[in-house]
Amino acid sequence: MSYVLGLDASTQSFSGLIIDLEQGLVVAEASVNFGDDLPEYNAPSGFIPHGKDGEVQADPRMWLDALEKLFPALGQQCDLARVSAISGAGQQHGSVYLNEDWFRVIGALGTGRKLSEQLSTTFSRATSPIWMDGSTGAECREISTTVGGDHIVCEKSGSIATERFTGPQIRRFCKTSPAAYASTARIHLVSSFLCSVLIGADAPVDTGDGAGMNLVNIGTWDWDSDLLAATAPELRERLPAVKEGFSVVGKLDPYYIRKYGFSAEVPVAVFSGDNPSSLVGMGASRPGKVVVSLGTSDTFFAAMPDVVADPTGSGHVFGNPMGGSMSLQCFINGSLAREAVKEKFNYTWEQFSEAFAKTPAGNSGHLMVPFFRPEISPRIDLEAPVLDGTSAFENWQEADAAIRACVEGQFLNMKLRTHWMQLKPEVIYLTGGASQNNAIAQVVADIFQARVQRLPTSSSVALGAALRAANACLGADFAALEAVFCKPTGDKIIVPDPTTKAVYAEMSVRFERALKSR
Ligand code: XUL
Repeated sequence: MSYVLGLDASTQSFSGLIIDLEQGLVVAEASVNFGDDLPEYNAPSGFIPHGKDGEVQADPRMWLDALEKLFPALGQQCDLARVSAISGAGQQHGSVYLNEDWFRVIGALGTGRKLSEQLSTTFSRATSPIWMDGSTGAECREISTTVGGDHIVCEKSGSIATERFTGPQIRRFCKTSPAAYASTARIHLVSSFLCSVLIGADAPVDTGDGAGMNLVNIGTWDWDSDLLAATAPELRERLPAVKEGFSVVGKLDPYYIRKYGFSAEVPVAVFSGDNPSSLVGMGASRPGKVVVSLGTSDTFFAAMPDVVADPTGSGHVFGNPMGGSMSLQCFINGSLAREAVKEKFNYTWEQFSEAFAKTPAGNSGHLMVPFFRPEISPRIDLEAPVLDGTSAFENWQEADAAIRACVEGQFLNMKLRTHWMQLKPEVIYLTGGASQNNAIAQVVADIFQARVQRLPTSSSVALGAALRAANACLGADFAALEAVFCKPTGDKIIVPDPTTKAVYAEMSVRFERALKSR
């Protein structure tokens, strides 16, 4: 019984990883891709395409169906009866709206029908806004004005009122669909919704994911009455409790025991957001390490000894699941931007990587502001990248240069936007799908002039969930867990080339100029 399961409900897929505590090994790893494996939801990238007015939403039943495909896939690789603790994490900020029926149905799951069918009557809103949603500009301004200005919202919640955050999303729902808001009895984050579904009871949110709502006070780590009042009427009673990231919140529901062969009485630790969970999975939950995660969103984050706020308002402070806080900067133009350039030239990922060997650092002066959709770091409403270079490059006729320019632009921008954290990393811990790509890792090392290290797994979100579960539910020593599971592999260390320092310093200046010209 020494297996621990960590789950990761991210934007484009639902993944799981099982570790064996005695052997110090990952014994199973599986992933269900929403676009490929659940095409009936018509969400090729995990959300409903072509939302209007900046809306980006997903059907929460898709996450449930993915969970039910994930367990058998994991069960093919190891005996699920040996799992003795579970936790998970979800894409941050997304919210699920449930009616009064929720409380009854969640406590009475039967194995006759799948989860998405049993819960179908419990949604007071059919679709969930997710973190890519930028439709709430007006609501952010209203909340800010009511509370007394951006600086007060930031001081209280760790972020200024932010479009994708749950509070502004709730306000918009309440304004546009007042009857549906009135019939909403519970609002969950993606993480707390899925945790509830696993324990068969209404679960709390943790301080890591909870801080991404503009509703939790980062001084008290509980709901802030001013923020609640500025957001929507009678909101407190619609929200679950807030708990620290190392809390045990229930036991696995008998549904999973009967249907998938888990054992009885398996404890479940509170779920967190994907980035806070990744902080843990990278062995970076104590101050001193900087993590860059390359996923649908690219993120840059670190555990913080002191809480420093971002003066430009686009950075965030969240709870650190292991205690204290973390800072985070999120870039919406992450893997979807890299994919867009790759698709433009019909390249394979192999050709994409080869493009870096064919072009020099600095790209012979070709520069791209690689925003294919409005960016949040910095906030700018571009719908297409800005290109600066030869006319062939500017007309998208130079495939290899365009690929390097996209990636260089992403990390020049990342370095510029994260100065506020006052961190000068000597080592960057790289994770997420694209992190195993050596060409991309070299660009990160050169632009930050820092060593880049990677773990054997790129699934640091699920690993972080498993480590939290082992610590919270089984009392496993956290430092010992980190020493075994968060050890960077030697062959995955990338060293910066010092000759590129001046090249990128000059390019940063040009990047800011190109950005300001818009
Ligand atoms: C963080 C953010 C994204 C999501 C999806 O603030 O919005 O990183 O967590 O990964």
